[in-house]
Amino acid sequence: MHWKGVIEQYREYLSVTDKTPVITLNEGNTPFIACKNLTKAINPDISIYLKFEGANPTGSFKDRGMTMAISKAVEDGAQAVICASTGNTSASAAAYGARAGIKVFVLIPEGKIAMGKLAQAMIHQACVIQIEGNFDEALTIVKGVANEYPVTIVNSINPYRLEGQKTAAFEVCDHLNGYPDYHFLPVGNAGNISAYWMGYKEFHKLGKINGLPKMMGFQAAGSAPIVLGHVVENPKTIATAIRIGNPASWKMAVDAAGESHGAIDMVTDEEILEAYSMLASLEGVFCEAASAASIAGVIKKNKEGMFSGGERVVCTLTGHGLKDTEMAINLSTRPVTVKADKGEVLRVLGY
Ligand code: AN7
Repeated sequence: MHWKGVIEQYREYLSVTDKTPVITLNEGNTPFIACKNLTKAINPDISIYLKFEGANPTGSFKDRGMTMAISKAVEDGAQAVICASTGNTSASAAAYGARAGIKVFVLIPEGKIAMGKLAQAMIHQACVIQIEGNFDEALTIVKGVANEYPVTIVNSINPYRLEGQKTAAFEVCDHLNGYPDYHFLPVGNAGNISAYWMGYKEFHKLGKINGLPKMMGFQAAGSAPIVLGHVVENPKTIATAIRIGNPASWKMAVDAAGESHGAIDMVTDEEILEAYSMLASLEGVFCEAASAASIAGVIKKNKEGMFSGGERVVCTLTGHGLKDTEMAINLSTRPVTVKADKGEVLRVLGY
């Protein structure tokens, strides 16, 4: 069967009708990967699975929500959409907006987004405005503009975004033929953890799964407003995707963690980078740094003794490592350069 994207696949669970023009890049149906090596390295008594959302058309989970947000905006007659972004939302909005033939305005924090994401917004010809400020300030401006002018906001405060994103939880249930014991994911603006929880609850209510996972969200330690219980004015982290000090879906994320008997916790930049490198070297999976906060979270909770054995643990990897090649290169051993000579090459190979 040809996969036609999350709206066609999950139409009955979404706010669409026959009149909704479906703007899709056939997002969703992303790899679900069992991790033998990582499990062995962390805790052989549990099972770790990855939901690799970096394999979506624009390289992040945002596409699931964006197909909904853009389709509904077009249905409602919008000529333009706007978002604030740490990079991935703008890349996705730019791509789906291009496909829909509408104008896309994006506000990004200057110098704080990965080059791949900026390249995406630019090549899709979004109008890109860099703010001399952070994501939270950009979002405040975007809300103001969308309130006063005929332009639809496609940040996750647009309810269609989370509706689309909840389809990832449906896919996890299908992959596992059930529900995981724990679901780990990074938390930035806190929309995705809220969306997954919506999705799991919906499948549970329909009797498609007979229990619910504990939702485990991880912020970067320098940008952990939910953990600290207050807004962080100057959020800091190398994981720029989750460099957010005042998450829009704060309350929903707290509810998701609370209702599911999970938690919102934090991991340091060092822990994030360690997990990022481990994934790439042990499993051949290249995600972006922010995504590795989910794995870093598993490592942290394992050290704290949270697992008793036998648990099925799913980690969402929210974005692709190719978004930020500079990060990978800076963390890796530089290639050696030799003359174009077999002997020289053999010397380096150690033969
Ligand atoms: C790779 O693009 O907020 O907690 O503006 O790009 O749902 O916000 C990105 C967020 C995790 C956090 N991982 O998800 C944006 C933006 C990656 C991300 C998150 C983001 P939410």
